[in-house]
Amino acid sequence: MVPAAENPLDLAPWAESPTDGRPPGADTRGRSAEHLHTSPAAERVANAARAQGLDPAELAEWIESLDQVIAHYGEGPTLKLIEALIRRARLGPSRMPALVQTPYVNTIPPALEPPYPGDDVIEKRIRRIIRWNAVAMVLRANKRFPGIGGHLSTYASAATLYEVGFNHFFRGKEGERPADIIYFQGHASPGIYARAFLEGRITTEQMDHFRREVGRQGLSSYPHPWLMPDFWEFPTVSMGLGPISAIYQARFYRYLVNRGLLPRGEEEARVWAFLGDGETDEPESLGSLSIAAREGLDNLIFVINCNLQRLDGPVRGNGKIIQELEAVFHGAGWNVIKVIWGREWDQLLARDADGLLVKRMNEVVDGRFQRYSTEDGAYTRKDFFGADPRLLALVDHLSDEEIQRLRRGGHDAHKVYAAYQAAASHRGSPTVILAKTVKGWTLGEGAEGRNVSHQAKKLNLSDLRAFRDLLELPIPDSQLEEAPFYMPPADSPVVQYLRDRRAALGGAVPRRFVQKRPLATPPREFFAEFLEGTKPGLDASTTQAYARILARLLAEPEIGKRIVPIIPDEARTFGLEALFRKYGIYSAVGQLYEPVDYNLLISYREAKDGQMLEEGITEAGSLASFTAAGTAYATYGEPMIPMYIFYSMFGFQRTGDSIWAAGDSRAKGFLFGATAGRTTLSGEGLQHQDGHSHLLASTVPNVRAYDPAFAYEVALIIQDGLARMYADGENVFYYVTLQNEAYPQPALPDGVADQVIRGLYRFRPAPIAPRAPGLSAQLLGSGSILNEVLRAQTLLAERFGIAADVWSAPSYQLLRRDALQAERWSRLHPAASPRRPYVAEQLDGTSGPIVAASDYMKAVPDQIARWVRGGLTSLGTDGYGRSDTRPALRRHFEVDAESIAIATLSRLKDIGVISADVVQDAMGEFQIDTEGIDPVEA
Ligand SMILES: Cc1ncc(C[n+]2csc(CCOP(=O)(O)OP(=O)(O)O)c2C)c(N)n1
Ligand SMILES: [Mg+2]
Repeated sequence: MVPAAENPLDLAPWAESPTDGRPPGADTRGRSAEHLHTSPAAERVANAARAQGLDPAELAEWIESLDQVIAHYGEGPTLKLIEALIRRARLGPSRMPALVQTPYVNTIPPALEPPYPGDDVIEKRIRRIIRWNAVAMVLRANKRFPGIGGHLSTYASAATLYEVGFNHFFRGKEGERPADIIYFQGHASPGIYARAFLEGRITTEQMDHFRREVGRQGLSSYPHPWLMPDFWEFPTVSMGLGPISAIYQARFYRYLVNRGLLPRGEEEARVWAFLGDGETDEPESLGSLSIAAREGLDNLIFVINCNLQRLDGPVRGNGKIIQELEAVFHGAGWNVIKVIWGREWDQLLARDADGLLVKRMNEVVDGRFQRYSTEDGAYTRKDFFGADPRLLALVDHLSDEEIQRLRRGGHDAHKVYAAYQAAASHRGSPTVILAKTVKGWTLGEGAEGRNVSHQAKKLNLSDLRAFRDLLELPIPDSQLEEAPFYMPPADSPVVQYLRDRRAALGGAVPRRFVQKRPLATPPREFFAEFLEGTKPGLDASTTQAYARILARLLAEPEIGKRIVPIIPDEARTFGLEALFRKYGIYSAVGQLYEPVDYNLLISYREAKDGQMLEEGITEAGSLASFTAAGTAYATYGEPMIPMYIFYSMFGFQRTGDSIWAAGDSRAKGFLFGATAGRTTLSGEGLQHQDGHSHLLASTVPNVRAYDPAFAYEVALIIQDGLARMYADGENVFYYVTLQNEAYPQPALPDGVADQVIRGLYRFRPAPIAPRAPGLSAQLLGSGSILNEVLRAQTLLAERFGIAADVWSAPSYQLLRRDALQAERWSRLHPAASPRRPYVAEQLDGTSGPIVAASDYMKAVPDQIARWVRGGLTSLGTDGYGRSDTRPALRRHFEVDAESIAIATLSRLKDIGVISADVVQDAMGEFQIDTEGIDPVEA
């Protein structure tokens, strides 16, 4: 068969087989024109032909000719022929557009809809109760606590999309088959809570604490695993992150299966992503579609709720979002299923002999469709059907009320079921379902279809009464004002049905569940070679040290296979290319070519069971992989250890929101910000040289951030991280910056290993005794700037007789956290003796002023200033980066040894130990430009 029909439904209704019920696009060889006139399906095909202005008999002849060409020449040549014709049509005078859009009708024609397996009456009742309770929880919350917020309209438009999933598709974690992985649209959370309430999983008390979580029994505004770790699995409310996460999740599932870490069953976990049509404007939503198609992720289903509205107004008032998305997804190679019209339209479409109705559907823009949802039937009759007398005649038999009740497809459980069924059984590519709905459906004049719909948090009494009447719920008028929750008795058929369905589908959804599976992580001795330092005369950078540590860990029998190295096209930059050959780059299809460097030891090897995720140039995608891997311990019960290395500038800065969401997800693993340091990455200039990621990292509560100077620090941090996260189960993840400056790596000094982890230790005591009383100082440094600090120590000793101790401070962030905790405890326990911050414990007993130098902004060391006796002088790299040599940049940003020495002398002058002349002379000697521009402004 010609692969144009890769998605058999794409060609519907053109290619549908009218007699045997096979899906459209199935083998049509040998079909004659008469077939097109033998059944109701044939009649529809004929109608559809007319709708496009084609003669049905002529179309049949074309199809027959095509079949003959295939029979005669075979599929390959026929495909070429068709391609040539399309090219001719597109480049010719007609300028025909690419074939990525189909008419504005349901992709699945009624004849191909499967029978609905559910009990329509009971399911409608369930939907109604949930819809009511979802509204009630927002109304009640806002009545008692005005301004607390919440959303009525998103779920009101999406209820059927979710309920068909809950009753017939979503697989829970207690079934035999792998559980589905579901990304719920953040603003639909009231509906998801309302269902859990009906299932008996959430109490009335909790429902009444929507958005009031501080007392610990509340329900979070949106899906947040951090706040509700037994319920929500995936944070989605930062728009765009849900869809991209779902794509990489579906891929990561396959990765685990292909690597033998999850069983390869007949059935797979399906990944569902529910998103809004407005949300598709986020680049993350659509930016990674091609990877899903390329990897053939038919375990992935996007459901886009096309209510044609976003927050301020229409998504595409002057266009058609469904058509636009269809083209985008088709172009990216996805299977597209449109669910536009409810079943009430079927009859009208069947009678649309001259195709006028489809033509009208095609031409009306979304802004107008939105208007229809707020007007009465008479308006729609006049404005929509009134475009042509023949269309008016088509709805002659319908009253205005009946016209108003012509539903959109996303509100019709049967249409939605047909789409889900087709998506779940589709093979070869991911599926997107574009479901048309009305925002704030049935919520009345204040909210339904209105531009203010998204912000509506209240309904007036008459709208609420109308809503109750429509839902046919026994809530007395006298109680309406307080919008009580409605809960049928536990033994009612409604509750029974609901529970039975969930039991049949493997239990409650959503549910986050962590099975404790501590790993045997390597002890310190495992890292011995890094604790000993480099051999004399040999230099190494911390990035090189990391590459070697990673190689050692990958080879470690206990946890090696659980490590997921992630790289966005920078392996060669970081010296990790040797891993390609040894561990392979994951590819769903293996390697279909012999690589150009096949004869090298480090050749580019792709493999189905490859361990590395070489993501290409997408930090957003890499972060999505990081999060999928880092949460695998909960999602799949398989603890995986992502080790993601990237240009540090493109981490917290470029993908900060994804890292925030990873933290919310309780992801574990290591983020390595490489080529770090504003002066250490010397030649790359303003956009690459990172001097602030540690400041950004300090904003994420469960990140432990380190700026190590030496290989042994890197090793100790990784060792501790593995133990904390994977043996002890702490909910933290790591950010470690790595530099590309090579220098001799010292051995771990005795007795400081634990202090390295805490963030501060004395690395090298002063080499001399103070030449005179008071000539002492304490110098702090981290990352490669520690070497400048060490040079300053020597300068100060040799030139000025100043005894300065040098401290390595791998984590100001952790020092600050500890100090704040100590301070808080002391504040709350006034009668007890105060707790001393670790940083004070380390520095209080020392002598002389304290100066810190960093390759990051001064605000990074400033994090501890409050607890430093006598105050802290911070030197750092505030200002834009620029290209130059390291020495030039360090002088420019005033973090080189000479600048550190001057800062120390200046402090000694301030406390009267030395005179201003000494400082002035030193500046002359060190050629410091005292009148130069402040680097923050340069
Ligand atoms: C990244 C991001 N930007 C903005 C918002 C604020 N916001 C929340 S909902 C919304 C509109 C949503 O429209 P749509 O995606 O169409 O969802 P609907 O409610 O219509 O289903 C906006 C702008 C957000 N949550 N995340
Ligand atoms: Mg919308």
